Amino acid sequence: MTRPAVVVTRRLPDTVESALAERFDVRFNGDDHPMSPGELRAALREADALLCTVTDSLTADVLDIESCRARIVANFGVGYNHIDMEAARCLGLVVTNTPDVLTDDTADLAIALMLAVARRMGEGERQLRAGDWTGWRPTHLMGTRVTGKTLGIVGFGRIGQAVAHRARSGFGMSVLFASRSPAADEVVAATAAAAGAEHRPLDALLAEADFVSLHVPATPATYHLIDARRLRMMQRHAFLINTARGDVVDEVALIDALQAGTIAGAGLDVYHQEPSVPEALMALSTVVLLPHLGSATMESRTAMGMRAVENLVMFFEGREVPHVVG
Ligand code: 8YV
Repeated sequence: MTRPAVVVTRRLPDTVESALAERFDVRFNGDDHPMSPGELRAALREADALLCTVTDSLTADVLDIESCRARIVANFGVGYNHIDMEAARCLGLVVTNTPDVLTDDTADLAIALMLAVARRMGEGERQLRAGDWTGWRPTHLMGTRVTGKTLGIVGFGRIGQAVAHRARSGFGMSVLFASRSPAADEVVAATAAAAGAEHRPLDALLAEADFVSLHVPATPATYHLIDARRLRMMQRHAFLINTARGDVVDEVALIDALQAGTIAGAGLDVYHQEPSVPEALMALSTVVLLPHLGSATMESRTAMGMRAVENLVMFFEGREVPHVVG
């Protein structure tokens, strides 16, 4: 029996590549280059499935193809804003993602960014490595205390809740949250009570929080959710943490706010046009910049891959596919 043909757009942990090779006729991306629109189109025309990542922009233009052999796009990652869902639907593509398995690591990284920016870790490390550390002194690189402060969480899904738990239990923080989904109000209220978090409308949360951490998906509704007006609502001593998606923040307005000192700093893992990061952000000492590392542990990346494999296996066996989105 012929096995389904799967194009895998990027290198994956060894265990995942082996699991794929055991079950499918797989074409791997040996040199791990980001695939061009032409290569993505060819993959959709020639293979039964595409296993893709955030670096594969499956825009309406890329998905505008006459003949599509692929029937499923198994996204490696929970966010799928790089896939035009309407165009995928028109091609009859099933789209899946990999929720849950990266929640803890992404929440850990949000906390790490909060600590790093408040305690000036980036500045300290750069100074030391440059040989510019002249020795201990009481006023050296004084930062801001995290313990006991108020954290505002924007988006109270799996990752937002995991951050709330860490902030309360590990750092004694008061946790506020703003949530977009009124339909889930009762569930959110119950979860919030369990997490010891209090609901606030977004604008009120921004005015009250010492740290604001973003955990909403990138959708048309959350595009530039944090814009110049909302940045002005934040306190001068407050920090913004973004491990969600670059599109959720107006990056130009953020740079303005940081340059003007109307907020104290930012810890960023995601950007508007990855992998390009504005020079103006790089020039600021009040930001900590990471290259989209939220789920970058061997454990998460392996589990994400295995989840994508599971989605593909279930689909080709004609069983109910566990993580269909859209
Ligand atoms: C992934 C992420 O590394 O899952 C997500 O939404 O942002 C990251 O954890 C990336 O999306 C992989 O495609």
